[in-house]
Amino acid sequence: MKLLLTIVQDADGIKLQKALIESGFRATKLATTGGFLRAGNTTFLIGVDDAQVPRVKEIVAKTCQERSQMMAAGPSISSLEDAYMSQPLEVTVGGAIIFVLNVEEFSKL
Ligand code: 2BA
Repeated sequence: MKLLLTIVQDADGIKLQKALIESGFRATKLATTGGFLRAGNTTFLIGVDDAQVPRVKEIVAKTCQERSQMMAAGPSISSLEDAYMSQPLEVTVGGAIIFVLNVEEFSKL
């Protein structure tokens, strides 16, 4: 069994949740925050048999889009940096980040 730790943008979360349920997969949805943009994103914990991993990846790929997001410039330490950092940065996010973890044991008690 594998656990797919899947991080997606909030805008794709509901669509992915619906697609997973319709395809018979079980998932837990967590409200999370990206470390870089410090903006909300959505993390799914999806437990599946090894053979189903490609199918889940396919559903995620179909559901989650790549988007550009503007990032507000942060504070800087020099005036040269100030000129550069005062410009908002464009960052490409997603479609999805997936970590595939081995599950040692699954119990439902
Ligand atoms: P964030 O950390 O908020 O990152 C959002 C996007 O900013 C990233 O999109 C990437 O395009 C960019 N980015 C992140 N760190 C960067 C850096 N040090 N320099 C330049 N650009 C940077 P994605 O790669 O699609 O990641 C989307 C979200 O997935 C991330 O949100 C984070 O919550 C998670 N994530 C991505 N890689 C991860 C990792 N190795 N470990 C844990 N979480 C990860």
